[in-house]
Amino acid sequence: TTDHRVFGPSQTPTHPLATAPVGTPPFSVDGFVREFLHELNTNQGVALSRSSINDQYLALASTVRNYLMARWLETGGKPQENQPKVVGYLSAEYLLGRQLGNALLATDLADIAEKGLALCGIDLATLRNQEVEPGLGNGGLGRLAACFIDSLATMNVLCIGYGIRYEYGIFRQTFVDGRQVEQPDTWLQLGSPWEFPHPEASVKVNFGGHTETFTDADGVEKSRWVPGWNVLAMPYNYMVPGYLNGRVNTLRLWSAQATNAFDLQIFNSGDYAQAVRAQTFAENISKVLYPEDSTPQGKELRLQQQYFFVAASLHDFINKELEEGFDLHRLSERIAFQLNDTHPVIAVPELMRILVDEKGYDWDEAWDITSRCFGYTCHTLLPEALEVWPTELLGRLLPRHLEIIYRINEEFLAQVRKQFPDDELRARRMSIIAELPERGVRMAYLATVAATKVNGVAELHSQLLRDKVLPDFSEMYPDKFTNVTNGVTPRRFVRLANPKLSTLITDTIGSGWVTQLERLKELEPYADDADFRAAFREAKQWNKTRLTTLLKARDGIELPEGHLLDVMVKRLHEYKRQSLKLLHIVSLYEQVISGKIAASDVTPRTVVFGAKAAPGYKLAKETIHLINKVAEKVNADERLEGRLKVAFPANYNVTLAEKLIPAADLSEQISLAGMEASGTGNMKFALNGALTIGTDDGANVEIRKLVGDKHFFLFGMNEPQVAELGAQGYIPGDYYEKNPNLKAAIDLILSGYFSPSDQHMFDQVIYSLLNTDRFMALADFDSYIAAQAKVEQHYADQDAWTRSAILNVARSGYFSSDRSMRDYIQRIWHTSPVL
Ligand code: B1N
Repeated sequence: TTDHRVFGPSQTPTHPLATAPVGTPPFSVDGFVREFLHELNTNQGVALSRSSINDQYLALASTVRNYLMARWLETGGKPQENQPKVVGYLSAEYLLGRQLGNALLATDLADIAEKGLALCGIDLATLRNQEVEPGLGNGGLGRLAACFIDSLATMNVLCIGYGIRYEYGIFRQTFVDGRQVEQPDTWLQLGSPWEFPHPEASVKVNFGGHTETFTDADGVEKSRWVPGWNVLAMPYNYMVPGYLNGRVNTLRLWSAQATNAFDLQIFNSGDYAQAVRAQTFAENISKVLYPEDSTPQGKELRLQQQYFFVAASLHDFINKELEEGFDLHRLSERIAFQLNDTHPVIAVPELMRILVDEKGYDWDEAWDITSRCFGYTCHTLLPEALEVWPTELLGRLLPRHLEIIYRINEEFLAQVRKQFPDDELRARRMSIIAELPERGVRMAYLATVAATKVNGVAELHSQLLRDKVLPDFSEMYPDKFTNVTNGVTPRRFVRLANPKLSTLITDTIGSGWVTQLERLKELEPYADDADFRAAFREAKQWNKTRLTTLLKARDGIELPEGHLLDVMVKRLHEYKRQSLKLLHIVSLYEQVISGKIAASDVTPRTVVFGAKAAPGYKLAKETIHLINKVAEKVNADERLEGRLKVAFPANYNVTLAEKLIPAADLSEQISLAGMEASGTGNMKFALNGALTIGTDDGANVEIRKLVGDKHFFLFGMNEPQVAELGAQGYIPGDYYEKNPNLKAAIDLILSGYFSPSDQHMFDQVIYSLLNTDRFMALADFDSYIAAQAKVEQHYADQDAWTRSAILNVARSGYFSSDRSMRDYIQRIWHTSPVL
């Protein structure tokens, strides 16, 4: 492979077109049709009359791409000495969602495309539905990365998103007899029109082997890495278009390939089959996304994935993006690497290795550079989610990096001892190396030591991060810690997902809100305007109808009309407490069938769940099974007179979220206080006019503060109360004994009512609640039910409810990811937009 940074023709071009700026197709229906047919004929190699929907979709994607190309080529052009810093966003996940709609929006081509395609006898909506979303992430963390790169492009900030091009993204969830069954996500199967592979720009990534000491020319003893094997990292570039500003940034995802050298040795040994297996071995690295959210498994392949993309990305930036001969002492003037959780933290010793071993810098010089280049974002507080790599594994896979980590730790602990003399316990607590249960590298500590700034993702989370997870570090480096509250992109999650509401907003306050979301404030007075409320309700109704049509076709689910639509969509996890929502449903149901309340007293309500469980997370999978079994019974029981329904469409993903969230009336954000770092679904719901029922957790706290107590249904213990109950000794059985409705609901499940074939089917789910209930669902049950009663009261007054919904929209502009990016830019990256 070639490794020169200047590409281009070998001789000076003489044709005038060769040096002219790249053109953009004409912005007209005619121009569009011409370009579309050209793509269909020359790229797909078919005539319109014989083209499949997939052909048409692929041709349309290439057509839209062509409108973005000129500006993309410009952005990716020669690096400039005085250009602002680039953001190098390092993330193992990007949960992008479908690309076509966003590209049409960014280029303002939606109307032209619709008209042009109609003239070709093609329906644009059909082609949009042909796209399989790139699901290269698990949940909030991956979606956040996607929102951030959208915002940076829209704000004209240079950014390269670096990550992994998983061949299989997050699994496709199906239900068989109500149980989750995972299917591979074959998102590349029908073609991948949004990516540009560059095999010639592949980068070699080393692994394994050993280190050896040697004496350099100056007689200094040094260590160097003698790797054992390597793979090639092949870059695939994706466009990241800004909204109507012509800016197109790059997302660069790496795919693993076997290196020639690697197989050649084995081929020469005559073992052809082994050589082909070696290729598979190498390609395994980018084969599949690990489907754990919040609880990463310490698997060797996962560490390989992490180093793989980080090494390729650092190499790419230093050797391809910077001009030749750039003085790396000034590296932090040109790049701010952001570590999206601990997954890319191996970048810290990797940069040290490059500077010390490859560039020959001395240690202090290298550390001075490295410690200016990284920011670290923590996304969790769950102890089991903090990555600790066993030194045995890390040393086997990356022996030189382990040495470097030891040295970083040594120097760091010397500093700790200097700053806090005679406090050996503190030094041990703060060590980057954990000794128990086995020797391991605490990646969050390594990141904290190396980063210029460490941030949590919501105010409460950042405070708990400082006070509970990293108290010693925040004492030592008080200025390092900061908060940046998460945000979501209004382009995808309002403008695209909610066209009717968007039109209403634009008709009322103009279109500026799409990039200045705080302007939604201007809607506040309209909450008191009956005509506006009617129009707002009409948009909500349109979204409900759209959802009804979709769920019927997609899942065979019938949504009743006129119900309060109560939605809980997020990964299935005990801390998020889907079981609490379920107990609410079962309790309502039990009260009706036992005659404690009349069906006619139940507020007509449909509860929609969407949730994937990590395939190895037994309890989560059983909870899914239980929800489906309860749904079956409840939906079929005529005693409810159709006033309570439960819908659980399989395979919740970004595409479904875009239809589900705009239709919701009520947003369920019911995690145990102190457990949900931020949540971002909560923001999407509020921005689309759903009211939240939620705990004092994550960004709920900030949503409530902004929209106001009267327009938010708060319940449950707050974080200090949770801590106190925990310290006191929490006994879930007490709550079961004390609350007859709760007891009756639990007993109904235990009786086998929902599992006639096996009375004990759900014992594990229930016994874990009764015996441990790590996330205190039973303790918050009472308060949750009381809050739901308030929801029903409020909903009974449609005018009051709509008023609250409008105020939720008007007061949630803060939760734009544009604002999050502004915070990172000003307080962490210190970069600025390009003109
Ligand atoms: O990150 C989101 C937050 O809004 C959520 O509250 C938080 O739960 C989520 C290991 C994670 N934290 N940790 C992960 C994902 C994958 C993995 O392998 C951990 N995801 C979150 C955005 O800040």
